[in-house]
Amino acid sequence: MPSSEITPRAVWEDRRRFLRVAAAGAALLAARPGEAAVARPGRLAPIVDLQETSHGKELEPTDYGDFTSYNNFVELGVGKEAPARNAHLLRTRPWTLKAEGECEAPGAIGIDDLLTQFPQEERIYRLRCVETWAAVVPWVGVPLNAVLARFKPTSKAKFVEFESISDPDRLPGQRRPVLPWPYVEGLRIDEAMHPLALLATGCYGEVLPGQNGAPLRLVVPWKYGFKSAKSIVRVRFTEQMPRTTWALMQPDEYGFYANVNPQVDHPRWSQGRERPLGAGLFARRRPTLMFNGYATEVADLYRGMDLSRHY
Ligand SMILES: Nc1nc2c(c(=O)[nH]1)N[C@H]1C(S)=C(S)[C@@H](COP(=O)(O)O)O[C@H]1N2
Ligand SMILES: [Mo]
Repeated sequence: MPSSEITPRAVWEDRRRFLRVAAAGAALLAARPGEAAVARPGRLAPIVDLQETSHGKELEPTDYGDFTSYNNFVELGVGKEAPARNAHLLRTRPWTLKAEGECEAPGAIGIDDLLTQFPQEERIYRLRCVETWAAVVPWVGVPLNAVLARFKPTSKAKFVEFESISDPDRLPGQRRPVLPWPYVEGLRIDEAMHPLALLATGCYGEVLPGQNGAPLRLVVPWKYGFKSAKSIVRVRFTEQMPRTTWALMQPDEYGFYANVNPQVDHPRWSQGRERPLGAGLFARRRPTLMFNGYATEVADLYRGMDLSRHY
């Protein structure tokens, strides 16, 4: 069959999308309602019935191969290549998200119930790592605020803690005290309720690869990557600021807020520039944007705060 007959018209009409598809070397799939706008890599299960949104449509997504082969997920091993190599060890079913602490409706929800109860959306967001590499990712996920609201946080819930998987029998990184396990991250409740915060269930129109935090991870696009806890099993509403993994390990290097901020350097390097993931180690760096480019949306959350002190 000639490709002109099997290729949907929209592909030919949208040159930019066509180029993106061609560049990715992926199957020529165009977005129809209920499908991803970005070509699926065809590696993992597709997410059907997802709601396309216009969020981040102007951004050029990072190559899927780069995003899934250069990771930080210490439970799956130390080093950027280890997580992809060990991802098969991560069991994503059965999977339950538990909620506890300062909330009226604590409990648990199975991943498949969560996926049917909350519509999944596609939103293209930037991801900026504290090590200064940056990616643009077509995430699929559910708004974090909708999921948290289900557990009815009380007025005492000033913070939310996110706990990642504990499975030392299977996960090589958890057999050694590289970090104090489990991995814990946290947000102030108003940050967690911000409409940009996403509980990601997939990327590039397919379920999340293990190395990127399957089956459920946080995405907080205005903060450094370490705030986006992977493979989350528990949320806990607290009155006190959570003691988060990296802030415990190296308090002078990693703060609780971890907002992307070109003016506040990491003690060992500048945060003023970033390297696009996949562009090569010697590629020209580009300026880092305040709040990773989301200042218009989130700056109000920090009004009156000294961001060099609350880093
Ligand atoms: N559970 C857990 N979550 C984690 C990490 C980790 O080691 N364990 N690494 C963090 C860091 S430092 C970064 S930069 C991002 C990387 O996400 P990515 O591999 O999908 O790009 O995941 C974050 N979430
Ligand atoms: Mo990171």
